[in-house]
Formats: sequence, structure tokens, C-alpha cells
Amino acid sequence: MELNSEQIRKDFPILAQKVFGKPLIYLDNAATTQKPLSVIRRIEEIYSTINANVHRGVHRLSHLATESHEEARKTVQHYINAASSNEIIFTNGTTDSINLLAYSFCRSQCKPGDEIIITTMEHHSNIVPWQIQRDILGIEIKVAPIRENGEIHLEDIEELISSKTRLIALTHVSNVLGTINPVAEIIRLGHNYNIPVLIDAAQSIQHLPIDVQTLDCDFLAFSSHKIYGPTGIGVLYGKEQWLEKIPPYRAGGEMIAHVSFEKTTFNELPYKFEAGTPDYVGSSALGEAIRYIENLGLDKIRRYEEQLLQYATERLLQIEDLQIIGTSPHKSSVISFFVKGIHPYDMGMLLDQLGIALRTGHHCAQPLMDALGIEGTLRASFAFYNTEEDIDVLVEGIKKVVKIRSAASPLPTPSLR
Ligand code: 7TS
Repeated sequence: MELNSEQIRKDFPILAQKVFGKPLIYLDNAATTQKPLSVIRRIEEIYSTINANVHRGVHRLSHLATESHEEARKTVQHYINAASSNEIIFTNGTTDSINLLAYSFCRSQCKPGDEIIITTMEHHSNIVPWQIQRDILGIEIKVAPIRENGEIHLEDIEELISSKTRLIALTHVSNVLGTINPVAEIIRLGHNYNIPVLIDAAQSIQHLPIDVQTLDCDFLAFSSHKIYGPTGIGVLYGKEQWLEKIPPYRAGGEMIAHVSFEKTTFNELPYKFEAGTPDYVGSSALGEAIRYIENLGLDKIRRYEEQLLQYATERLLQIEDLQIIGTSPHKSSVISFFVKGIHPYDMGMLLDQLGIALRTGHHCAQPLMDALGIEGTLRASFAFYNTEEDIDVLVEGIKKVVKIRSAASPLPTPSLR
């Protein structure tokens, strides 16, 4: 049985809303996804029944809250097939996960002159944390280029590898181009040179099956809010031998074994990296979101979203002067585009009036925009609750805006350099 999007939409109350009197067409799923009722209800249920701080009390509620939090860790472990739940560190999102790794990894594994390889298509959160460590520690960042159609090629990464390379950090799926990178091959390449690899899975965890043991990645980061879970919680997966080797990032309660004013020893994994009260409500709700996806079936989600991508690509390309940025045959359900003569921001504002939510701008990937020679794009990104009718409304909306615009005095194309 394929996905029944009409039935699924009933699980997402927000989608039934009207915006400016028009039915909401939510096409900003790469920014954040909407939440199913089961996730919303789990949050309410925890606060209504078992709320207590975790790992601290002997009392019943604390025990139940701790159980819920640790159960969620196991749910994440099984979802990405990690070897142990000790390898699942709860953070507050992808950005936090990468900051943790950049701090802990660079300070323990890098000396001045060592190199980190990233790519041109990284989100700022996989650029800036490395730059901060670069400036403190005197390491260097090497950037793999992208090809014309928005792909990364293995040989371009291999060319950057040297005896000083300490880590390769790249995104699985580009949040702008939609490109699905050949991460398995890149991880193998890294390992041929004994270089560990971090995968930023912020844009893949909700679309593609990920098995960290088969992939053999050393680290992987993602955010709950992009996989139908709540905001404020995310995950850093790390191979146990790596997590044992690198020092804690934040310090405080929970991450210690013993504290005296002279000396402190740190807690075991995963708690060594989880200072302070964790977001046990968020982790539990993330677990619920994963259960929701597993019930639908990631393979069905993938097939459905591929159909949407294909349909949207074909329909959008029928619009005169519309150009899609990112044309790799290996794409996830993200389409960046612009229409010649219309600034993406203007287009986005006018589409908003029609109830259509999509994103405009540089999408936190300014170096990619520079490489492409543009300032920004419009971006439509799809989830399994979107339909072909949503895409039809988008296409009609764009045509309407083009018509209004060409009736007014035509703009130059400020988005193009
Ligand atoms: N990495 C990638 C590839 C992303 O797309 C994002 C967020 C992040 C990291 C950071 O995730 P966060 O949850 O820590 O913020 N991307 C987007 C986007 O494309 N539009 O809004 C947020």
C-alpha cells in the first residue's frame, strides 16, 4: 500500500488552517516540519503525568521521566542502527551537535597546521564552528568545490586530502540544491586515509534510511524538528571509540563522576556530553516522531516524496523564465529556483498572500550562493503530507505573480550578480 496523504494530513492539525483566507500550502519543510498529533499529545502527556527531573530523584516520577528519556535514546539508536545507545548524545539540534564536535574534536585531535575538509554546499552550522576552532587553534579549512549541477565529486575531495587532514565534515543532503551526496563513498575514501567523517544529516534523516554501521560514518548530526519532532532537541551520533577519546564540551551537572575543588572526573558515555538538565520531554517526543515515521515506512515516504519531486520539477519548468538551481539526478525533495526579473523575496511575499509558505534567501549557505553567483533563491521543500494539488497551487501562484509583475514595470533581476 502506498501512502494515503489525505489520511495522513488529518494527523497534522496545523495543515487544516487558512492563511489570509486561503488554505495553507506548507512548502517549507526543509526549514522545519509540522508535528503529528501523537508528538503533540506526548508532550502534553509528559507534563500532565510524569514531569520530573531525570537521573536525579529516587521518586516515582523521576524514575518514569528517566525511563522515557532513555527509551527515546534507544529509539534513536535503532532508527539509525547505532551499535550502542551510549553513542547517542542528545544535543539541542544539528548546530549544537556540530559545535560540540568542532570544540571537542579539534581541541583534542588537531595541532596548528592540521586541516579539516568541508564542502562548498555546507550550511553555516557546518562552516562557522570549524572557523572558530581554526582561529583559536591555527588549523586550516579546505573546501571541496561543487560541479555545475550541484554535485560533489569524490576526486575533488581526494585532491584536498593530505597527511594533515584530520576530519572530513559534509552534509548528506544540501538544504539548497537538494543534492544527495555520495556519503558512503566519501566515508570509504576518508577511511582509506584513516580520516574520520562527520555527516550532517539535518536534511536526510527525515527522507532517507540511515544505517550508521553500514555507512560506517564516525559522527552524524541531526535535529528533531526536521523529522516531525519538537524543536530544541537533536542528536550527535559518534562511534564509541571516538566519543571516549574526545573531551566534554559543556560542563556542569550530570556530566561528572566526582567533583572536588581540586579535581573533577567525568561521567561515562553518553552523559559525559550532556551537562545540565536534558530536554527529556523533547527526547521523548522525538522518539514519538520516529515511531510515527516508522509506522508510515521510510521506504514508502521516500517513494512518495520522489514522485512529488518529479512532479514539481516538471511543472515548475513549464513556467517561462523559471530556473531551478541544483539539477543533480540524485536529489531529495528540495527545489531551489528563481524567476528571471523577480526578486525571490518579492515572489515569496506575494506567494505568502496566497497562503503558500516557502523560503526565500540564502538559506544559511552564503558561500554556496557566492559560488553560484547569486544572492538567494526561492525554495520549495516537500514532506509526505504534501500533495500534487499543493504543487499545482504553487505553480498557479507563481504564474499569478509573474502576471502581476509583468503588468507593473518589470524589475531587473537583483538576485543575479
Ligand atoms: N545543516 C543543514 C544541512 C541544515 O539544512 C540545517 C538547517 C542545519 C544544519 C542547522 O539545523 P538546526 O536545526 O540546528 O538549525 N537548515 C535550515 C534551512 O534550510 N532552513 O531553515 C533551517
